[in-house]
Amino acid sequence: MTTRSLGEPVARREDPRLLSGQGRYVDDIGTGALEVAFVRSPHAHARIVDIDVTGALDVDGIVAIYTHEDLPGRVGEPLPLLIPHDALTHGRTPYPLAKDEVNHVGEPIVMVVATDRYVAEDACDRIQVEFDFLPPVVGIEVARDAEHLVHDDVPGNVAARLVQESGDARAAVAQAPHVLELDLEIERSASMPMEGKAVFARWDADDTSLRVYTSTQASTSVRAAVAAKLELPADRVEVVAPDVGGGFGVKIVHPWPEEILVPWAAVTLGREVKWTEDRREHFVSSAHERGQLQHVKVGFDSEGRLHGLDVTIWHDNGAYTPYGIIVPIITTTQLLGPYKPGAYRAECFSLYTNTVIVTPYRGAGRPQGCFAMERTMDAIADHLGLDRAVVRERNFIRPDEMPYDHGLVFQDGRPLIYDSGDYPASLDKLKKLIGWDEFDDYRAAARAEGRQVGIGMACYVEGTGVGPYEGGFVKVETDGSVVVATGLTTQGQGHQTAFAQIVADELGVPVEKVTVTTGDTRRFKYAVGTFASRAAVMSGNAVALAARNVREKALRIAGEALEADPRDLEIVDGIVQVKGTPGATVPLSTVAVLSNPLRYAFDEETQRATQFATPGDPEKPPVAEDDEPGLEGTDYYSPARSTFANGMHAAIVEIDPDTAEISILRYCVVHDCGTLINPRIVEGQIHGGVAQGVAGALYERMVYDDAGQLLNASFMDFLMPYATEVPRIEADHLETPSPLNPLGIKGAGEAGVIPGASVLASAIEDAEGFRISRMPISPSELYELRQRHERR
Ligand code: MCN
Repeated sequence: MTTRSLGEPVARREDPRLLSGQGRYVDDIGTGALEVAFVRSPHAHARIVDIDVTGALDVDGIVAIYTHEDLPGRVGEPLPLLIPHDALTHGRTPYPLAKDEVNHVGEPIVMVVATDRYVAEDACDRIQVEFDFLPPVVGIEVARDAEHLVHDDVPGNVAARLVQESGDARAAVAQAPHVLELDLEIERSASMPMEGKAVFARWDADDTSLRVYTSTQASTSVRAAVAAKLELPADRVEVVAPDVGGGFGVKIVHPWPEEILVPWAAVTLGREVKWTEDRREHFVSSAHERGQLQHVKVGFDSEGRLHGLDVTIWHDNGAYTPYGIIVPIITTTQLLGPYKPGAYRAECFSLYTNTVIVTPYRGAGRPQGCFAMERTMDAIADHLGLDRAVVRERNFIRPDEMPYDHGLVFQDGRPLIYDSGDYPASLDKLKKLIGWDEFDDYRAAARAEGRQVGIGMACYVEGTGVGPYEGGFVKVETDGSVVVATGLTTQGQGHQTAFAQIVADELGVPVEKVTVTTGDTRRFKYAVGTFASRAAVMSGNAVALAARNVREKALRIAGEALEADPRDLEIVDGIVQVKGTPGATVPLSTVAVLSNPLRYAFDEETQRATQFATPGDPEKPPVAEDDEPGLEGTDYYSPARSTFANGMHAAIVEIDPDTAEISILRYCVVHDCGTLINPRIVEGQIHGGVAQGVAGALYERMVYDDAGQLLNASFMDFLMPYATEVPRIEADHLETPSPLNPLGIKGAGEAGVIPGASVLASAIEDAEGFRISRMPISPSELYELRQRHERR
């Protein structure tokens, strides 16, 4: 038997290269290309009265300067609205270069192309833009008050009013024995990949073809957008995502203005053109997320069982809605976590503000939903004097109730139905892992030493593996190596390792024999992209199906060669053999040679053995009539609906009684993403996610002033945690395979981040004894809360 690879903690094969600085990112490509810099709006809300570029024209090295007026045809038109929705009654997308008006600081107005970035930046400084100021709308309350409007034609600044409803929640709450109301807030934050966005484009006039390298999470979508905007046949456009230094959601907004403008400039100028985002640009012109005010009204009985949940949410969607209202949709559906809410109603107002656009950031609306639900669970337990774990457990959907239909519509337009999970078993594991039942003793001992400690927990469910499809290509080469391609992109998730494991098992070859390519439209044209923790489910199953086809074909051809029934054959370590008769064998490399009428082999012996005809019958054609040549195959996987992974986190914190400094003593995770392809990768994903969850709880936030200036647009002021701030993470798994896909996989990529703010709020609340309703929280804010609480 070939050693099974699926489920093994195979070391990530991409790491030695990436960790030793051998990665090849967009900025490493196209040295010597013309470079782009943008004049971006310094104001949050203004009309553009005049743009005077004359001062920049005589800067040495300037090649071209473009404003909106210079962009022809579709290039200058507003960017597409990617995910329309009936509730999005007032969707607005930006122009690639602002036309007439700017709606946030950082919005691109002028594009300068020069011999290098320094020259381009110097020229930007000489361009004069005259503005007529408009009142900025900054912050959810200001937008909600609607004294001023972001877009003149959008009443109340309401881009969308979304209602999700199952049963009569208002009546259920009104009739419940107990009712609580909570006002909650999660502040804005953003993903900060190590590599910002970057685009490099090369136009080949002879071949009339365009190649675009971009740091993206969706190369096929960029290809479609570039082809459409530049009015080129898609076949003339290739898009390659080389190594991508992190994405976390921000690189899925396809296309970003720069992804259209840079290729267009390359075609127009007939030169190689490149743009690499700098960190400040990333802060002020990429995308943010989180940012919600929530009002929860919950009705429950004396046992803590939910009767009804009625939630109102005000969501800050920034200045435009290129991504529709996907974040509010996810919040309002996945807020429910592992619980049965009784009746449920969520109403969300997605509000325009004069700030950077809001699009999914790892977790994508779920951290906010989890915050609303988990704060509610703690409040109920507190109100009834019950154990917080007990209240959660009583409201869980039971394993025998799966599949569980919430009676709501999920983000893909299909019913919200959970496929699998054993929440009570997960909770049990978590309680044991952290020592939940023994914590009171620990607290008492700590208190005796003058230490203030608290414990908290939070549970979540994560819709993963969203459709519509993903594909895989698998080929056995004549040297016995296996190449795999899938169209989705990789930003650090370890796909090259995980997909190799899947294919190795399906084909019966050692995992080292398999290499995987992602995100290159030259290798695989049809794909959706890497987001919503979908790659493992979608491409994982697609490459498995493609490999199964190849295996079947290999056994058929080998059956001919060995004069055996394919059903009696197996593949072990890359050798096809008759089960139980190890003497009769043919290597897969030879099968690959046999599969091609033009039989070229790497070694002479194989060449001699295979060049004339099938060994069994010299008269037989080398390829069966209904077979295509080559030991290769492509297949697609399209799910019936999404899989729902789940997890539970618990943390113990210690808080300084004098300074309110918060230390995380323990952080435990129990996670269920179905069949584990690679536990080491999944744990890495959980660690990265927890780091971002802790960041969102204690450190990271976007601080705007009333004028719409981002006050902390640098790593001096935006507190990204170092390894020193991220606790040691103790993780355990539960594997309840999804019945929805052949491999039983559910996604894992966002898991770690979702409950971060909730679990730490729960633990801090437990330590302090007063309610925590707003995250993130700094020591000084906690200190102030303490003072206020003591004064009461
Ligand atoms: N995996 C596994 N077994 C499972 C499920 C997943 O071994 N049952 C592995 C997969 O093979 C893959 C990794 O875990 O190598 C994540 O898989 P999946 O959950 O399918 O998530 P995606 O690959 O679709 O990645 C997207 C997800 C999202 S939405 C964000 S945001 C995010 C994240 O992944 N951005 C990341 N993780 C990131 N990790 C890095 N390093 N950089 C980012 O930008």
